[in-house]
Amino acid sequence: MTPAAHHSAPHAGQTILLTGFDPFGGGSHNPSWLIAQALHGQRIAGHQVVAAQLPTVFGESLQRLQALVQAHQPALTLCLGLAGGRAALSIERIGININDARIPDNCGAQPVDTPVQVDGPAAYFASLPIKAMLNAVQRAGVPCEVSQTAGTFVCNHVLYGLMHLLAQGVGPKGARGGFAHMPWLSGQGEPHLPLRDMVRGIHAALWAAVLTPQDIALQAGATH
Ligand code: PCA
Repeated sequence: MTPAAHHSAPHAGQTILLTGFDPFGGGSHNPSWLIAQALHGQRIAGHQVVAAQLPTVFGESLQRLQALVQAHQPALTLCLGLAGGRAALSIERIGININDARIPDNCGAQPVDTPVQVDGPAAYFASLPIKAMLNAVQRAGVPCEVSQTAGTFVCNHVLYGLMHLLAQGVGPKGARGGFAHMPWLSGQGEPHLPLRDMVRGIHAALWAAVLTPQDIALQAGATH
């Protein structure tokens, strides 16, 4: 077997995979996908951003994500989603092993209390440096917070599934992953943020993620 058989991607370990979702729940746009598209092709500390869209569908979203991780061998994967009602970019700390959908996904599925991964651990922490990313986004002048829950819909499903893939060794050695939720765009509801601010914030977050191998200590907890 040639070494190339192990790493089919031309730039293994030098890619940042940045995903966004299609619109869901009756929305016409999903800012997460607009942000990912805006950053496609950017070079960040020797890495190249590859943007890809995931369907807001249980199961299929993770099959697509697995194919992307296998094809691109990203050093770092950041998945983005929309969380209407939140006022700031929120960097997720944890994905939990549960699907509990309040609304149907884009294929009409509405699982209640099923595991993302049968026999998987209860939860995974994101392995990106969430505090360094928080700090970088705030310094770029964009509202940002650490979130202690990604919910129980497709975004949590994807965060948990991503961390499970990485734990199974899909992707290059040392690959890190995480998730961030975005507020509405203007016109979608309140509170909202302009698209350019969200793009600037995620750009800053990616720089911090690449340049910070060990997360910094910074208070960003929640009392409730
Ligand atoms: N937000 C949903 C799924 C897709 C998206 O952008 C969520 O927060 O689960």
